[in-house]
Amino acid sequence: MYSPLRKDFVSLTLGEQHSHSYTNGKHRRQSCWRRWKQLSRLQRSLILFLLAFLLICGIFSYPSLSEQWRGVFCILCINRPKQLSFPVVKGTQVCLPIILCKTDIQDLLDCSKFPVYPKLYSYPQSDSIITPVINEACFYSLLVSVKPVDRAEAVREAFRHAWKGYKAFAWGHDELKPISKTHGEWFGLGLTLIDALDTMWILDLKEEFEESKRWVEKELSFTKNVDVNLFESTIRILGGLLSTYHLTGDSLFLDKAKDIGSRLMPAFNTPSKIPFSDVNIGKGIAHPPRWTTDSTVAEVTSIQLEFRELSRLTQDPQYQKAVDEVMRQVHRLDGKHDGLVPMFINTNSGKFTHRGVFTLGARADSYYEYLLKQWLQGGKKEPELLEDYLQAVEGVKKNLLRQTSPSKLVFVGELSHGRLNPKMDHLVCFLPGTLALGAHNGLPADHMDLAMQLMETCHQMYVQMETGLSPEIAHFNLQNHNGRDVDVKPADRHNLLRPETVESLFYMYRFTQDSKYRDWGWEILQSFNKYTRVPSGGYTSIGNVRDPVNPGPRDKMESFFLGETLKYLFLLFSDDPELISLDKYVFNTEAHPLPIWPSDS
Ligand code: DMJ
Repeated sequence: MYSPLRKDFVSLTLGEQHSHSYTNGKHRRQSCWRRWKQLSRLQRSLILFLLAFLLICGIFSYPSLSEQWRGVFCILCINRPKQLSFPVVKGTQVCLPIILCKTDIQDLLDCSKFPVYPKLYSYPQSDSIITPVINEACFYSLLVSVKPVDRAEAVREAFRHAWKGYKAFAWGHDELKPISKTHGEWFGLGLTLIDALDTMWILDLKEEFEESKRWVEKELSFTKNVDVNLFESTIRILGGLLSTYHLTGDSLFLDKAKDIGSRLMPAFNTPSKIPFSDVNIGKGIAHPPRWTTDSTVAEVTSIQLEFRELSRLTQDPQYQKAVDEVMRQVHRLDGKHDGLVPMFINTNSGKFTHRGVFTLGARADSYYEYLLKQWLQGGKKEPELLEDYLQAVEGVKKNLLRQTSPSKLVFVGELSHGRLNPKMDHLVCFLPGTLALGAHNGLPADHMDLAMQLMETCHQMYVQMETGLSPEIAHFNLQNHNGRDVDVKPADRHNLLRPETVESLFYMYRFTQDSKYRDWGWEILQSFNKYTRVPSGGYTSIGNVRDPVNPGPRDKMESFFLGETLKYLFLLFSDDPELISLDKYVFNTEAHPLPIWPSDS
């Protein structure tokens, strides 16, 4: 019935056929044709409409087909024969109406006029022409046209644009400030470049990767009198170097990983063996922040994947010993609530402090993520990790889950001394992905149900905002007082280009193959392009996701935008399920894939 999928322009005609269709079985066809001619115009119209409708349903029930063709076809229903064509200019959106009424071509471009499927989809990659072919018997044409959008390619383009800014204004520095066209420094270690190495490799950006590799080889030095945060430098630098080593097999990256790993070790020289937050990597001296001897629970329990892998690769057990000791202590500590942990731990006593507040957001988030992922990394052989993870998920279900009004979105609130605060950090949106990963690895199926519900909520945190981008923190309505599920406080309206939602979308798509997750990710990428892309190169965090006219660029591109956000988007859209297989790799909390250990190691 229709031409091959890959054609740029395909026309499918469900109308009257002429002599060219008479070949074999001529007589049978002739009698069919006679019967067809005996039908009234209304009967013929109804039959043809029904057939077209069934065809559409068929196409949409095949995710791979509908994904290829999405946003690019229309059923036309008009009363008179007509030849029509209109251009679709690059950058405009094409609507996907199923038009059930007499219409004018103008309406095709105004999706708001269509009650049936008033949804905008996708940008054409290039200028195109849509030409509905209307045959004599009127209205019976289904038209398919325009190249399918290559979403993965759009992510590569976004990366190149971000890299253009970083190269021009921040090369070798920690972060790009794209508006002022300069750079920001945190540790002075080329953070964005190192965080982005494995992304370039995965996106097959060879030139960019080779140039960056040369910088690592020639310029990157850890012999620097500089204080670094143990957690941030572990997940971004150590994690980034280790994963790049695994992907490329180039020992340069392992040597650098050993160098930074050993320089971070003084952090563990504390009375309790719970590490300090900061280390001077040049002097080999570690210390807590000036105002406290506490460390953050998520920070001390989310460095394990990296140090354990460093021990395995170097055959030097000191790294693994240090981080396993932290987990051993946290496993036994008092002060948990149904498996949920407080946010702070003291480096002298080794005990939790500021007890009674429980969140899956900032300061606790990746504790839960790393329980599951360490268990997976080690080949499911460490039962305490699984035990703590399962208990924590039950703790979340029992204490933190609520539903919004009016839409009954399920969210994870925060418990503060027995009271539930209905707020959720965007950071919590890592959880659907982690729950799905657990369910994929044999953990209870209801983890997947919860993952799906939370994924919907994280999606709503984007779509309910005027820019289509999530705020840093959402407040949820439990009672229906203004008809909205999500409220945002003025101080929480910013968006830092964070990855957690697209990270979870990637897991959800890999495990369910449900194309809606790809569509949600695609909408997010388009919003990033619309509101955070800086013309001269780079993307910027913004101050107000509720103001599409002035989103308030903040002049900073975080390294995780390249390390995580664009990597997860690319993997979400990639059709190769073996590209970083989730049965072979486990992603650290900065999206750096590390291998799942073979059973004999
Ligand atoms: C990243 O550095 C990591 O994902 C971390 O676990 C949380 N914060 C940022 C991204 O939002």
